[in-house]
Amino acid sequence: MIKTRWCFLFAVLASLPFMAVTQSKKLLDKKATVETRNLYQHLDRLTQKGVMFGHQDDLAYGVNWKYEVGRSDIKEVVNDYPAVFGWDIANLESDDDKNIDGVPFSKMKDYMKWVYDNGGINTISWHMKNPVTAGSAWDTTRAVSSILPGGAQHELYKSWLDKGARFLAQLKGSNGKAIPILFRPFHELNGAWFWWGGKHASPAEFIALWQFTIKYLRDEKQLHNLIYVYNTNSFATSKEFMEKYPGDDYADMMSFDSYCFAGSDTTAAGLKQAADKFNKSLKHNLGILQAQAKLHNKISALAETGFEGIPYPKWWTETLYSAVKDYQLSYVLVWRNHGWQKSTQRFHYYAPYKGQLSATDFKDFYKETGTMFKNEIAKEKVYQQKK
Ligand code: BMA
Repeated sequence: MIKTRWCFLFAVLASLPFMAVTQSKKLLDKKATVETRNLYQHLDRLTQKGVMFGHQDDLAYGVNWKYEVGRSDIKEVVNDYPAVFGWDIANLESDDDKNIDGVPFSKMKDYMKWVYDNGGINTISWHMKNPVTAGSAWDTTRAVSSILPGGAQHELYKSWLDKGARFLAQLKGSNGKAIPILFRPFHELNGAWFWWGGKHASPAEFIALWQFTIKYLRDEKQLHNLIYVYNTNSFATSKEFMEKYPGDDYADMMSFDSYCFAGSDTTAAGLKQAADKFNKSLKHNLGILQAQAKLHNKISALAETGFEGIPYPKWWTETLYSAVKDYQLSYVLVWRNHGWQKSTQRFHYYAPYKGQLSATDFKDFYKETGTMFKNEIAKEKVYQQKK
């Protein structure tokens, strides 16, 4: 007995120098392309340097403009682009040539190519339609069990994945290589608003769907340019965050989305109060995310955030940066700059544009040593082997 214990201790001590090697993060796709593997290693390393800034649809449109080559609301504020560019492929499943927000898929492909060619990083989400009703992602008619193998809509679901896979396979850089993508399907999975979310699927059903989807894209469709991102909305406990975690072999990154909302008091003091409340809840969630990411040896991210219309002028430094700076986050991405939204009768944007109320503070956020934008990331050559 004693002898076995000594042997065990010896084995542990002897393996210590190699721990760092065994701890290095491995993608779930063993056939991932070289560029995808390189990106993953760089993402891991760069969390030591700071957090990358991301923006949804950044190159496609902004407040009061659309489809102007080279234009970006972020660029007009800080003379640099985001490091991470978010895109959504909803509507591919219905053979539309434009996505859910009117972005033509042909343009989206060009933007993603530009991002890759210029050393930035692309991430994709998919507000997939409800496969049972063909209604929107927000149609919560129960659907998950019927798209699993053996379910009535399984073949239809596969045909939708085929369409997504065709698009993903077409993403190539000027060097002819597949563009690595941070792929974030079935996002905000604990929220009640999407057909795959909350109580609309049991944990077992959700996990079965997630695992099937990855195996289908990786093994059937032979896509090897995807880094899979697990994503919840904000949550109360680590139990809630992990309730539908599909397992370490089915996720490369862990993340959540969390938005700041104004209360009924929209005076300066009321907005500050809302921002402070958000800052506190963000820190609480980031603490849990970091602990779980560490435990499971994954990279973490704040995959969506923002304060619609950014009415609090110091939101970037006092609210967002003061929360994220103490965590090892890969990136934070703010949602799209739609501009005036008829359906809600509000301005719908999450990044500043030139002259916007929070633009000055955003410049300070940009200057923080712990934030990274495209110019800095391009120098890191994230698709090449790390030295
Ligand atoms: C939501 C809003 C919608 C949009 C959807 C998908 O948060 O921005 O206007 O259609 O995301 O991008």
